[in-house]
Amino acid sequence: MIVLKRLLFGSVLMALGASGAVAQEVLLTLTGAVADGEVKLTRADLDALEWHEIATSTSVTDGQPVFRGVLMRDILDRAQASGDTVTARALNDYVIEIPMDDFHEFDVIAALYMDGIALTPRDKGPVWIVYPRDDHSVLADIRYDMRWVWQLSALHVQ
Ligand SMILES: Nc1nc2c(c(=O)[nH]1)N[C@H]1C(S)=C(S)[C@@H](COP(=O)(O)O)O[C@H]1N2
Ligand SMILES: [Mo]
Repeated sequence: MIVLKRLLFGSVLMALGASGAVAQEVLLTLTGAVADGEVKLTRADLDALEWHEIATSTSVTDGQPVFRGVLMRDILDRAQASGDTVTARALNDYVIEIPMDDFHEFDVIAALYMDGIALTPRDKGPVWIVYPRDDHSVLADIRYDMRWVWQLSALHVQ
């Protein structure tokens, strides 16, 4: 896992032309046991966190794409989340419960890029939960594959 310098990422963003409007778009809504019961995170909020990369095989792609995003535990910390379970919901209303422990045991990321290309809602974006599957043999399992929520839009903490 490579920690990217925030500065470097900022300049890449500018090169891609991410405008102020995009930066203010809400990508994730956290509810339940979070600060004030609801936290809405914009692209700018995520850009303020440390970015990470994971190169891993997946159950739905060929090869080992490189995913880039922010750690799920950093997102949860940012929202002052406390609890045992995170219920993840996607744009297509897929819902699954994920044990909070996953995010402390493993460097799971909320990915916004795959192989340097921004994920879009048409292609598993804008946010896709990605586990470091190739780094831990236990993760190559259907129980974990189910937690790779694509088109992630909301997290409910309890
Ligand atoms: N948004 C969303 N994410 C999802 C799903 C889904 O239906 N919608 N299916 C899950 C399940 S059950 C699995 S096993 C993995 C891999 O899905 P696939 O092999 O059916 O493509 O993605 C997970 N993420
Ligand atoms: Mo599945």
